[in-house]
Amino acid sequence: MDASVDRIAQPWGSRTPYGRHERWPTRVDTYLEPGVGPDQVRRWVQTASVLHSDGDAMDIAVADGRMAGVRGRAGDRVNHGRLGPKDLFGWQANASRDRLTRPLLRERGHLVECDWDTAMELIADRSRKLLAERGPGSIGFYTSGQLYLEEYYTLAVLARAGIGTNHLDGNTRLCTATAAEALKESFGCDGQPGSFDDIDHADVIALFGHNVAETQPVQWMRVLDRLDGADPPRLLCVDPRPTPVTRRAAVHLAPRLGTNLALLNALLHEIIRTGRVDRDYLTAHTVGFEELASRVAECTPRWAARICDVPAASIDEAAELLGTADRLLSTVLQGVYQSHQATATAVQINNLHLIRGMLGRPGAGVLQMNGQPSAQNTRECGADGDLPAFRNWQNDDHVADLARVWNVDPGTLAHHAPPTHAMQMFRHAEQGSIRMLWISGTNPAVSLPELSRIRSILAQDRLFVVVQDLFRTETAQLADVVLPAATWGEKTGTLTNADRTVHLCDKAVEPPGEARPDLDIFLDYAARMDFRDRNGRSLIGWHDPESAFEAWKACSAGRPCDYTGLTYDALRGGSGIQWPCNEESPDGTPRLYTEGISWARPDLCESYGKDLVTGAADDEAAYRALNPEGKAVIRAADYLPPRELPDERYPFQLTTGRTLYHFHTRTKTARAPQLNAAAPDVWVEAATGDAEALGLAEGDLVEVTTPRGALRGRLRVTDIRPGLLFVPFHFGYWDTGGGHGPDGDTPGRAANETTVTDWDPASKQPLFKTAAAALRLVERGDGSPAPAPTTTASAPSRADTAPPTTGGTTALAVSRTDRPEAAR
Ligand SMILES: Nc1nc2c(c(=O)[nH]1)N[C@H]1C(S)=C(S)[C@@H](COP(=O)(O)OP(=O)(O)OC[C@H]3O[C@@H](n4cnc5c(=O)[nH]c(N)nc54)[C@H](O)[C@@H]3O)O[C@H]1N2
Ligand SMILES: Nc1nc2c(c(=O)[nH]1)N[C@H]1C(S)=C(S)[C@@H](COP(=O)(O)OP(=O)(O)OC[C@H]3O[C@@H](n4cnc5c(=O)[nH]c(N)nc54)[C@H](O)[C@@H]3O)O[C@H]1N2
Ligand SMILES: [Mo]
Repeated sequence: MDASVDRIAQPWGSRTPYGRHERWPTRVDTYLEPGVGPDQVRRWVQTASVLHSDGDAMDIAVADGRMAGVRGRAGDRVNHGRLGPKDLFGWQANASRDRLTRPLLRERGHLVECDWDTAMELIADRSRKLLAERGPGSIGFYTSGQLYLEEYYTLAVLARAGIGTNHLDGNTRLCTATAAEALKESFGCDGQPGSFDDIDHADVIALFGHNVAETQPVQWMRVLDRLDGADPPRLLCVDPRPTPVTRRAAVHLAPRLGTNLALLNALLHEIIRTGRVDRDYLTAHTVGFEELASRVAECTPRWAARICDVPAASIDEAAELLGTADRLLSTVLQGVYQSHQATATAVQINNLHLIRGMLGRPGAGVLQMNGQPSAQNTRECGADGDLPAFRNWQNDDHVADLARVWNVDPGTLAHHAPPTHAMQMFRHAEQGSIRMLWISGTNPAVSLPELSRIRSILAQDRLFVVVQDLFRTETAQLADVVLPAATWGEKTGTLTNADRTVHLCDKAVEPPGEARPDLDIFLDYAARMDFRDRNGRSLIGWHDPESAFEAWKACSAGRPCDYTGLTYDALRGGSGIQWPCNEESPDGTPRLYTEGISWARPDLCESYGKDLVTGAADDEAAYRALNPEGKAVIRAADYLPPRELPDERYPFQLTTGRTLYHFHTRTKTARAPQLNAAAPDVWVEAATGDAEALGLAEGDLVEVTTPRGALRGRLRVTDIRPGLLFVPFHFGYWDTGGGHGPDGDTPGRAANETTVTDWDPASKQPLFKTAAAALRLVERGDGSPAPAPTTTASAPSRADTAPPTTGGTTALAVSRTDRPEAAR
């Protein structure tokens, strides 16, 4: 059956209900641009979405040599054909007329076009000079969670073995550093234990700081379909805002910012007190339970209720739900990872699963979620603060093994200290020890905290800034050299989603002008730098995506993220495949830890662990003493209040995050008309009572101020937690209409003007979600509502204050199902 649905008005489309333990029905979503019919499509080119971590598999429609639409892939394990709004409409940005088509370099203060040879020679020249004069530590690379595996791996080799610098990290530091750290702390190694298929089997699904409806809409469709089917799961949601998820939750807890850990400790306390602990699992597979039990002994629900400002009875209810679940699936994302005590909290969610033995079975799993499409690859390939293939930088054998793979002297691989994290790299640039920073696929002038500081760091004369992007972003404006990159749809490569599913993204169309794939740019640089291995052969022996993939396979062999059983051919035609995929598991691996913990042994583990409160790293001896047999480690942590709390001057708490229709700094979604129209400008969410107390109304122009800076936006009155403000972080000063930036004394609109330069001690992930702020009126509205969607967490508390968000005829997509469906 075909149905045409306005997918801006109905982001999740129509329902295909299914019962517990049944197969999620297929629904194939297609959007073709107006005027293009299916018969005009010349080719369908296989790929997967790059606008979140779901890995929705799709085909790009090519007509007249250009992209003309997309269609979900029915046979893929992740989405069974479904696509979300950003998947359906986001691709249009590729053809935007303001794409970068030629390299730019700064001449007398202005960016002017040049040819590739000039731009690349300039970068190579500067690199050689810095290497000679200041050594490898003067060069840093700041990359992304949105390129392809092949590109990160190449970058990791050239930076770590070619340049020999320790300064290589990704924007994954802002995103899923805490996911990785929490997995290392509990299981000794990164790697997602669970699978999206667990949604089919769970009877309780708990979401911690995760607005899955807006940030992974296709997985939310899966949950919605189960909620409408036989034997539906019950949801627990921990989020201080009313989101589409909390509206369907059996229990919703809306804690005060910065108190996640107190809540988790109380939940653990209650589960232990009521004896809902799987003793056999604990004995067989874990160490550290007694320590946890004693640390949370005093953490009663009544104690946490005061700290978190949620009713003790609701904490009891939540503990009951978790404690009686037959198969519990938990997901964790930025409401935890970007909050105070991030790693400590994420680890307690692992602990919840360990003490209840909820791991490694269908429906019993934890998803320490990723955000970006290839954040997993940044981590695996060592393009962030890790060594490739989850090798342990503190383990000399692992470093030697990596040197063997690359055929270099272990001494050339800097490992005297942990790989430098992004916040530290910007600090080094600020202080002048890093003199060249190469930024690829990220827009830090909008996405890092405390933007006035970031702008002044990037604008320094002594810092040579290279920016590799599709557009002239806020960051590109501050660069010395800008390299025009080809992107998704215009280049080939692989990416791995949040449940370890590897997808191949094939090239569909030519990039605009002279734009080149990131891989080609990195290979060009490596060739100019003439990096050699210990036998004098070229350090990087590959030349295209597939040969890069083969090289990566060799590096991953025998490691947890083993790709040796995968090939481009195996990834073409069918479904994505979950790693590890090797001789033992040729079809991939749905779940890790089905037979106990496999990568925590002292000689195998990726990390010896850290103190969750101070971040101090343990050494091998300490780890061996704690966990000689390589079981899961149950680590406890005490709650501490956040450093920044409301006071008289800054009486509100401020948190930041996302809306369904935009992706990050909007370089793609603002160029997709349907998405942009749904959320055209920034807004500020506040609770009804708070707005009334300040005499503010929907649509008023307000200013939010913190000790770092201020921003302005229109007020949206919602059912958010009293005392809390929310601002979407998508809006920098670039705009389709020209844009407005912080200009003299007038504040801009970027959330990160206000956020703090502070990070989690263990994962080093910045605290985008814990600040104190003031709110004031700038100018009364004219009665128009704030430019915020009504279909999402920003729904107004009074439905009649704003017309419903719709997309109209240009947002109609077709959904095809095998059986009749109920629209909803
Ligand atoms: N539409 C859309 N989807 C995306 C993205 C996007 O930009 N747009 N980005 C992708 C990426 S990279 C990422 S990392 C993910 C992020 O996905 P999510 O983590 O789901 O998104 P956020 O909106 O950042 O934060 C989630 C929720 O945390 C809540 N929160 C805020 N403070 C706290 C707190 O102190 N405690 C708790 N428990 N919750 C809190 C917020 O109210 C919010 O609803 O989304 C991915 N998908
Ligand atoms: N206040 C606040 N700040 C946040 C967050 C928050 O919740 N609140 N969330 C944080 C999180 S989780 C994340 S992931 C970051 C995201 O922050 P950013 O990474 O800065 O955001 P994007 O807009 O995705 O930037 C990606 C850039 O890469 C470019 N690009 C896209 N594809 C390609 C490609 O193939 N090649 C190249 N070379 N470039 C490409 C895009 O045009 C864009 O400029 O923001 C973080 N900042
Ligand atoms: Mo992210």
